[in-house]
Amino acid sequence: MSLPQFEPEAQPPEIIDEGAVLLRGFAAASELRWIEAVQALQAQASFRVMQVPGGKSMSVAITNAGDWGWVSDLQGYRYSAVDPLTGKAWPAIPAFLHEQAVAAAAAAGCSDFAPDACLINRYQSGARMGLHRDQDEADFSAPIVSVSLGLPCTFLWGGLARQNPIKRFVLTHGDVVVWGGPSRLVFHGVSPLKDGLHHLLGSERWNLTFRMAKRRL
Ligand code: MD3
Ligand code: FE
Repeated sequence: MSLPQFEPEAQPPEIIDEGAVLLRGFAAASELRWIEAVQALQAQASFRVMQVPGGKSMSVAITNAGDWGWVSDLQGYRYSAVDPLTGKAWPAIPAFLHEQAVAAAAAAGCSDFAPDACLINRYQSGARMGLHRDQDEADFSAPIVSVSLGLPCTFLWGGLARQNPIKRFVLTHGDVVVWGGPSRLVFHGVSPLKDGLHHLLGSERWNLTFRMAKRRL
């Protein structure tokens, strides 16, 4: 008798909240393509820690791909066509990653998703993201597609007001979430990354978010 070989296959979609669809393991089948793509991107535009308007530094290191990249400095947050470290355009979003993000959005019911920005966050031990909402994009009717790789994290999911109660759930390697509809402007964050060892990313967690920064649905 032979047991089926384990394959990290995608699970049926789970609804987190209105407009937020979790595709567990969606990116797991092609994990090496995702990781190799991020490694190639960061060779062109390295991960860096950015300052925020208050003068503090983020604990997460970031880089970008696409026509627009999310940047922060003492002046504020915005999308920039050039990498402030080099003055050059950001690298293009690799075709496979773009296709996968569009396919994830379609699986969640959004058919015209056309991301022009991909923000890549790198978490090392203790790195976190405080409660915030993503509101620097042109069209909030377009979803954001997030892809988690490496160590798991505790994700914080609030409401449309900062004071609303917060739910916690775990995002693990290969999970893809489409955040659209009424969830698009929900406050969210990430708890400090715990020490651990992932078989591909070691002590790190990477998160990619595909966005329509300037383009409209
Ligand atoms: C819900 N990143 O980059 S991904 C971000 O894990 C960000 O690095 C987190 O929040 C991370 O802005 C969370 C999940 C996520 C991303 C964007 C969202 C959830 C979202 C936008 C709107 C609503
Ligand atoms: Fe966010």
